[in-house]
Amino acid sequence: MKSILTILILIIMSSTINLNAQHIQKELNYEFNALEPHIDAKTMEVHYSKHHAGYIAKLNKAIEGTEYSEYDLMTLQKLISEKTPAAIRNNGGGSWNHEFFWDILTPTKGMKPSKKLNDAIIRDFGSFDSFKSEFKNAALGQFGSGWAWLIIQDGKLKVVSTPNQDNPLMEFAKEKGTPILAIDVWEHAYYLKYQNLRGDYIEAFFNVVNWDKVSEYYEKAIK
Ligand code: MN3
Repeated sequence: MKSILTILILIIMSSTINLNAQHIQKELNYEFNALEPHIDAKTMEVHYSKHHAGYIAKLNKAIEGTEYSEYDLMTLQKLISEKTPAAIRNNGGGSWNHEFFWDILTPTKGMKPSKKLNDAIIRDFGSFDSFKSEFKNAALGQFGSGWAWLIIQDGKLKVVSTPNQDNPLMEFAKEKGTPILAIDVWEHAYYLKYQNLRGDYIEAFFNVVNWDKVSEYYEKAIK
């Protein structure tokens, strides 16, 4: 009886460990071609099934047998410090950043920020247009590869950018906060369609933002 119990406990423990050790890429909520013409199908396909899938596979390999294997992706971001091995920092960031990015995009046209979010945008930026131009400047101004973000910092909205696959959740981020909107400005996110015209890609991105989702993130973050 005792040995059966021990075996049972071991099975339960090992299944928990296995569950936590491997991150799985979530399915997209839309087809690769759904964001056309703003983001083209080929870019979406390569971005999702090669780049993002690659970050997840490499992350799973990098965390195997380490203390970092016990956490979900969001928790992992907050545990990444400057001492974290580069493979975990880069692929951990890449895994979460893209999961977040897919989620704030949508083929549904005509979405707008919720009243609460819109009020906060006007409070913190003056107008939606000033927010948009600040966000665009941050995305254009990120030298080389990286991301621009709209975050909540001390209850206020702020536009920031991060290099490589870093994000504002990481311990060492210059500007820390909870992301509610992001744009990937790595060339792999736009080069096939836009080549050197990053500004055109950023402008097009605003046609496929899932404002329902962003508003939901906002309201969750300020609670
Ligand atoms: Mn990317």
